[in-house]
Amino acid sequence: MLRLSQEVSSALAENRPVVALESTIIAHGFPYPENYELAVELEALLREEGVVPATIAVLGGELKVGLSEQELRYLAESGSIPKASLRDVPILLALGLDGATTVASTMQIAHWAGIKVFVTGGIGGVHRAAEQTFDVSADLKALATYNVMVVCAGAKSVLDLPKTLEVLESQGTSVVGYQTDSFPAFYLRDSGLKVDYRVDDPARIVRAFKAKEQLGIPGGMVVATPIPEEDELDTERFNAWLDQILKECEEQGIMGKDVTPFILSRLHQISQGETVQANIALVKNNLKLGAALAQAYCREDML
Ligand code: PSU
Ligand code: MN
Repeated sequence: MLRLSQEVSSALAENRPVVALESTIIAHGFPYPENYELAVELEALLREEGVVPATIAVLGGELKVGLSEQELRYLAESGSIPKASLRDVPILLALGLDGATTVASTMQIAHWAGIKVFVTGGIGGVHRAAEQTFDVSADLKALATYNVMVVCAGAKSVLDLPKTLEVLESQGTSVVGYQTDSFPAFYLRDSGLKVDYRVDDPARIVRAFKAKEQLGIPGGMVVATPIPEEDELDTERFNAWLDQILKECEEQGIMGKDVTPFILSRLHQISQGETVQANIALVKNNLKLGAALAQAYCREDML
C-alpha cells in the first residue's frame, strides 16, 4: 500500500540519504501561498545538500512517500484536506481519500518505508489543561513506537512543556539537544527546561540512534535544536498573543484536532506574519541538521 516515488525508492535501495517531511505543516501549518513556497524550498534545500526529500501524504487512498510538485501544490492550495493522524490512515486508505499527515502518521509511514530521519517544525505533546481535556497528541504515541529520528525546534510553546517531557520520559523516548542544554520552545530558544543530553556532533546523535536500533528498543528519538537567535520571537509579546488566543479557544469551544491549526493561524494573524517568518526560519534550520543526520546514518556502521 506504500507508494514510494522513483527518486525515494532508488535512494533507499542504494543507501543514499533520505529525509521525510510531513504534510500537515503544508496543509494546516501555514497560510497559502507561503505554505507552497516553503514546501518547494525545503525540498530544494535538501537536494542541494545531496539528500532526497520524501514529503509524505495520503492522496486518493495511497500512502505517498515523495510527492510531485503538482501534489505539493494541491496540498497547499486545497484548503480542505483533513489532518490525518494515526487512526485516520487506514480509513482514508479504504475510502480512497486524502489526508495531510501529522508528525505521528508521518513517522509511521516513514518507518514503514525505511526512512530514518524526519524533519518537522515542532512535535505535538501534552496540551495545557490536559488534566481536564485529556488532549495529548498522538505524536507522543508515535514517538514511543516508530524507529525514526525526529528533528524539531522542541515542542510548540503553546503546549505544557514540562508535562510533555514527563510523558516522553515515561514512555522511554530519548531526547537529545543539538548544540543546546535547554529544551527549545519552538518560537523561543529556551523553555527554561533542561535536556539530559547535549550532543554537538550529528554523527554522535546517529551513533546513539543506531545503538537504540541494535538493542531493539522500539520508538523514535527527539533531536531538538533551537530556532536561530536572529529569528527568535520576543518572549513577552509572544506570551501575550498566546494568552489571548487560548482564551478565544475556550470561548469558541475549539477542541481536539482543531486546536493546533487554530492557534497557529490566529498567531499568524495577530503577529501580522511574524510567527510565520519565525516558523519558516526554524524549519529551515531543522532541515540542515536533518540532512547531516541522514548523511551520517548512511555513511558508516556506528557500532
Ligand atoms: N507544529 C507546527 N505546525 C503544525 C504542527 C505542529 O508548528 O502544523 C502539526 C504537526 O503536524 C503535529 C500536529 O503533528 O500539529 C499536532 O497536532 P495535535 O496536537 O492535534 O496532535
Ligand atoms: Mn490533540
